[in-house]
Amino acid sequence: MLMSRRLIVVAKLLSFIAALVLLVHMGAVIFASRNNSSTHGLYTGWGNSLSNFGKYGGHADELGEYSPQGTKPVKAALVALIRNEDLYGMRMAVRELEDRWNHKFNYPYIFLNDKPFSDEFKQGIRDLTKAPVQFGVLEPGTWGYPEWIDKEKAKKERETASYIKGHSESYRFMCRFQSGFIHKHPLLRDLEFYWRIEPDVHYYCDIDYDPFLYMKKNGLKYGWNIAPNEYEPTVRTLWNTTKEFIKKNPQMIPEKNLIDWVSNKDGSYTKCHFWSNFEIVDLSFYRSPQYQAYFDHLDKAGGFFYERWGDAPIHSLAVAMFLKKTEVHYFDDVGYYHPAMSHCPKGSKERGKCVCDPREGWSNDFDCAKRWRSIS
Ligand SMILES: Nc1nc2c(ncn2[C@@H]2O[C@H](COP(=O)(O)OP(=O)(O)O)[C@@H](O)[C@H]2O)c(=O)[nH]1
Ligand SMILES: [Mg+2]
Repeated sequence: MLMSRRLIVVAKLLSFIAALVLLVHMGAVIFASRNNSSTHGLYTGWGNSLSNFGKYGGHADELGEYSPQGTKPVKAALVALIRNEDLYGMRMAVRELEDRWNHKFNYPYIFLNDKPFSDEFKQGIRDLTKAPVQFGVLEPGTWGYPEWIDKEKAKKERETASYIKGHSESYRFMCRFQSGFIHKHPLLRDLEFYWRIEPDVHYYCDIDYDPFLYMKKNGLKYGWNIAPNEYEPTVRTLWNTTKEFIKKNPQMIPEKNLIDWVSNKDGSYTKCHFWSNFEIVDLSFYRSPQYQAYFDHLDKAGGFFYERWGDAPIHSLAVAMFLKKTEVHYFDDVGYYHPAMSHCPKGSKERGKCVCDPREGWSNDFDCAKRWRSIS
């Protein structure tokens, strides 16, 4: 009887010790696994596996020239003229550009404004990218009226204009700046290429290559994406003023040019233009003596203010006069939307890189895009 009691006590003691050992062991396992997760846990592992996968960009340090501070193969930047109050439209565009393209390439951004940028604007952009970002104010004399403009005549046009943005004075300053001065801004002085960006646009598709490098390697000077017809009341005398320029400066127009794109057979204006809210440009083109001469000729004529000449038709007429087709590139693989028009590349759904509806790729069928494809 005494013996069996002792046995029971010993058995109880042993099971208590066994339970204790089991508890300590489990605690150690839990502690070890928790400790482990702080360095190599599920989320870190996921992060690593994504960043090791080229498509997602990899570690910036491993990318060399495309790291945020790397010396890029092309001196280029994404450039926008923008107001403080358009921060959120711009954030949307930058976020999409980063996601679709620039997180892999880290090209710098340059933002220009006719007024100083607010701290909120600067921070609101810097929060979105690891690429360098610069902010600049426009140089005196590049925003506003040149001295020869008759301001009363300009006012009359604004008051009577019935076309879109016809009443706006600042819109005209903007068009003149983008036509004649943006490429001369000190922050752009060292750039070979720029990619113009705007608020409220969408980039629908992944872009897996460096368009700047593509253009540089292929001797391309101007890249575009959407080409509509300009609205006649805004450019009433632009074509005649351009023809005057050609007549005065025939030596500036090379034999191989693209004038057939902007001129109908009967010599009238097709009004075809590249929509400049997206454009990638070799800035030596805008800095060339012939481009400068053309801008000066137009500026003297005053159509920025007496009508509402846009920078898009002006850039496009310059392309048509001074470049060959082999120097101009249609970025039809870039899915893009700017309020009112969109381009969704054909076959984009199948390629799995775009989020747009291919049936929305209508700008590819614009008359001016067709005309572009038909000329040599
Ligand atoms: N700083 C500044 N930027 C402007 C002004 N007006 C237009 N912009 C910018 O110039 C570009 C073209 O203007 P936007 O209003 O988009 O013209 P739209 O694309 O022709 O409708 C955009 O990047 C605008 O943010 C202005 O008065 N000041
Ligand atoms: Mg716009």
